Order: sequence, then structure tokens, then C-alpha cells
Amino acid sequence: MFCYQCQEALKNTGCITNGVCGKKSDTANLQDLLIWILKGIAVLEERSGRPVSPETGLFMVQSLFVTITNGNFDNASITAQIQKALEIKKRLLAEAGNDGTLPEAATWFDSEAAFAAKAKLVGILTEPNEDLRSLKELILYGVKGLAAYAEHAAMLGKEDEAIYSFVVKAMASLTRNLTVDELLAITLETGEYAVKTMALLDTANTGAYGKPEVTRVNIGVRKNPGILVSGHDLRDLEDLLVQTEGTGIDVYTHCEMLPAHAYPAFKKFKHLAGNYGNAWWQQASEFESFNGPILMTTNCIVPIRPSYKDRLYTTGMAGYDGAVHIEDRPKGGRKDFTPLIEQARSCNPPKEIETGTVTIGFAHDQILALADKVVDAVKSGAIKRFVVMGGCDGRHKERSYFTDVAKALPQDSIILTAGCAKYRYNKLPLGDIGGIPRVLDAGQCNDSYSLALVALKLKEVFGLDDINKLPISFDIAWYEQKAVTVLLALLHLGVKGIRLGPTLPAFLSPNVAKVLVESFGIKPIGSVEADVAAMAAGK
Ligand code: FSO
Ligand code: SF4
Repeated sequence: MFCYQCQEALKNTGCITNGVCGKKSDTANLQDLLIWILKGIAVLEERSGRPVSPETGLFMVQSLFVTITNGNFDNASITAQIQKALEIKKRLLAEAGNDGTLPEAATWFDSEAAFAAKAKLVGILTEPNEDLRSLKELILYGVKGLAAYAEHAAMLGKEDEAIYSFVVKAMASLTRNLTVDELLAITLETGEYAVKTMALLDTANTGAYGKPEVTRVNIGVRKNPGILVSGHDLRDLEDLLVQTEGTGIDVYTHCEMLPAHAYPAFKKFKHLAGNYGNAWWQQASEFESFNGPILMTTNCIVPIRPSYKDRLYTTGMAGYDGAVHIEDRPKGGRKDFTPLIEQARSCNPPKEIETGTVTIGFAHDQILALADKVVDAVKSGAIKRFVVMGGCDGRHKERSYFTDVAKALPQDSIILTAGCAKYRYNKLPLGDIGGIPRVLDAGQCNDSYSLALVALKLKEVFGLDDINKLPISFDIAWYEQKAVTVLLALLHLGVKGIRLGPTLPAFLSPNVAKVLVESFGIKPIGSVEADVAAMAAGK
């Protein structure tokens, strides 16, 4: 195996025997094979000349989602996805015909017994040129992230053929001998479609569940047994809340599911009891003390401890060998969460690990409702700077940087956040500025879209011609491919000078990193003191 798609890549170079995330080499190889076949499907789909069908589009994004960091560790489900991919490819190839110019990714077929051997020949390192490999992987990871968001939107009935077509175009392009400039152009286009996909998911979420409202969420526990829901899929939470209503079982959110509490449709469920725990990487001890069943709707899963192995369930694109997988919902129906509900009845209530509340729900409508107040505060000098500190959390010790920056930022600065990165500072007593909390949490990582809308609105209100003239600094924490998508979205929107940490991606070759530095001013995080001083000075 060779994998360097996330921030925890071994020695910031790449995982080669086992993933730091817990991914085994056979799983990594199967994921590589799936990606390679998807590239072949994309080439054939392009040849068809017709719009990408919702079936193929959804299959592409779901398959990409399967390969995201920490999402699916289950060889059987990845193998099943490869089988489906080969069936789709067979149909497309029969239609297109093989004129001898197709890449092998489009024409290769074999039985399951041959998957492991073939997988070893089609991984990341098959592109020998380090810069082309770097750009191709940057595009692939951006596409993986937006695929995850497109999948969530599809589960809520919102799909966009233009996004599926872009996924096909981008994946097909990865089979071609393109130049650095051509790949850079697709990289930037990935950012454009990242914005479109986050906008689509925003519409899907708010259309289904209403506009997020400012909400205080309990982080303690009640006395009933509970079910804990983690990951990003709001539709799964909905199905579970409906099925647990009136059962005496409470439902708690974990990590990226916290923002669900801000949606009016979920507030109606009185047994949605609170948020339990912190960012994904702390799940092992938190899942242990939760005592009840846990539902992982997406990444990030960490290798499961025996103490809760029989309580952990996956669904959707998530998977873990040995964990029960809740099957997809039938058309027009709901997923069946009976196994979790039955198990919860005999479980102890969660053990309390924290008490108090966190305040959430500052998505674009809520922040824009505060716009007059915010603008006045900026004009009066009460707010001197906004610092966008969204993204992902992770287990590296260096990530204490983000807590320390939050603490060290001057009292006249506001932190805008989204994604699980917030757990580094969302429980700190940072106070408010004239009633505006100093940490405004827009929601999940995909709700970084909200932060972009707010920036664009402020640019308009202040009559500026460039987003970079706003008093906003970007200090982004990244971990996996959705953060790559968010980063490319920000670049597409013209944001310059983003600080990125805790390390720059291993998949950026020195030359590609240089281009990003020179064209967009991307820089690695530095020391807390230096960065806080630089941001306060507008740098
Ligand atoms: Fe975090 Fe994991 Fe949301 Fe990611 S839980 S790390 S960027 O999956 O998607 O923020
Ligand atoms: Fe390593 Fe990250 Fe790949 Fe896991 S996803 S194998 S930790 S680079």
C-alpha cells in the first residue's frame, strides 16, 4: 500500500504498511482498485456523450466516499462496490465499444480472486512524475470530499447533474497525460464545484430541516439509556429520531452531528438529549463510557475497541469489519434501526463526562441576521478581526496550537468556525463582544460554505472589491479530504494567505506547494505568538 491522503500520513510522507488511521494494506489496495475502476467508468461515461445519469452519478460519489479517510475499513463492502463498478463498466463498454484507445482502467475485467494482485499495480505511485502525481491526487482528494457532500445532499433528494458531470470529467482527466497547467486548471475547477456542492447540501439541509437557529446544547447526560449518533448524515439522524420517539431511549449526537441540534425540525424531538463527547479521535474512550449503541453514519471511525465492538453500528458508506451494518433505506422508506433500539433497552445510561452547554447555530442566516450589529461593531472598532478557524481536528499534539491561538487572540477578535476543528476551543470561556459570542459556530465542515457567504456579504456591505481586504484571517486545520475540498473552495472564492496546519499535506510535492504559496499565499502555521501577532496586523 501507499497512502498519503490525510494529515496523519506516516512521517508526513505516506503510510506504507498499515495506515496510521488503522487502515490495513489490503483495504488500502482495494480502495485504490475501486478508484482506478471509477476512472475507467468516467472515461466511458464521457464517451457516451449524454448527461450523466443520476444512477451513475450517485454510484460515483458513493464509491469515492467509501475511500475517504476513516470511513470504511470493511473489505467485503469495498469488494462489493468494486463488483458493482465492474458491472457498470461492462454495460458502458458494451455501449461505447473498444476502439483500442481506451485506458486499461476502462477495459480491465477479472474475478474477485484477481482483485488483490491487480490492486497492487494501480495505486498512487503508478504516476512516476512527482508533480503530476501531486496534482492528480490533489484533484482526487478534492473530488472525494465534494463527493461526500453530494452524497449527503442526494440522501435528502437533492442532486445536480452538473456536479455529477464534473466528477466524471475530473476522474476521466486523471487517466490522461495532462500538463501541470492543465491539472492546475482542473484543481481550481474542483474548488468551483466544491462551492456548488456545499451550496447544494446547504439547500438540502435547510430545505429538509429548516434554517439553523442559535441553540444551547446540553453536553451532560440524562438518566435514560441512549443511542449515540456520529458522522455527518442528517437523514440518518432523522430516521433514528423518528424510530426512537416514545421508546424511553434518548439520542445523543457526537462530533460532527452536534450541529443537528440547531435545526428546527430536530428540536421537536424531546429525546434528542444533547451532545456527548468531543472530536472524532477521542471516540474510543467516549464510546466506551457512553454505554449504549453507537451509530457511525460516515467517517471518522477509529479502530474499534473490544469494549464497545458489539455496540458499534455503521450505515451508509461507512463500514467496519465485524460491526453490524444497517442497510440502506428502501425507496421512500426509512432505514431500520431496530437492532440499535433493541440493544439500547438493556444498556446502562451514558456515564457523564462533562456538564454544561455549548452554543451553536451560527449558520449564514443567523450571522447575517446579526449583520447590522456586526457591521456597527466593526465600524466602532469593537471587532477588529475575524479569524476563520474551521476544518478538522486530529490527534497530533501540535493541534494544541489551535486552542492556544483561540486563547491568545485579542479580545476584539471573533472566531468563525465549522467542522470538528471547533472542539479545540468551543468549550473555552472566550466571552462575547457586545452580545456577539467570540466563537461563532456555523456547523459541520460543509457549513464552511456559510462562513464564505458571510465573508462575501461583509465584502458587499463594506463596499470592497476584494475579499482579502476584509479584516478576516484564515487559520485552517485540516485532516482528511473534505478539508481539501473546503480549502479548494476558499481558493476558488479568491481567499489568499490561508494558514494551514498542523502540517502541509504530504501529497503536495515541493513544486506544487511552491505554486500554492506563490499564487495563493498559502502558508504553514507558525508559532502561536507569531501567528496571532501577524493576524492581528492583518497578515
Ligand atoms: Fe471532522 Fe472527520 Fe467533518 Fe472530516 S469528523 S474530520 S473534514 O470527517 O468531515 O470535520
Ligand atoms: Fe495513512 Fe491517512 Fe491514508 Fe490512513 S488515510 S493510510 S492515516 S495517509
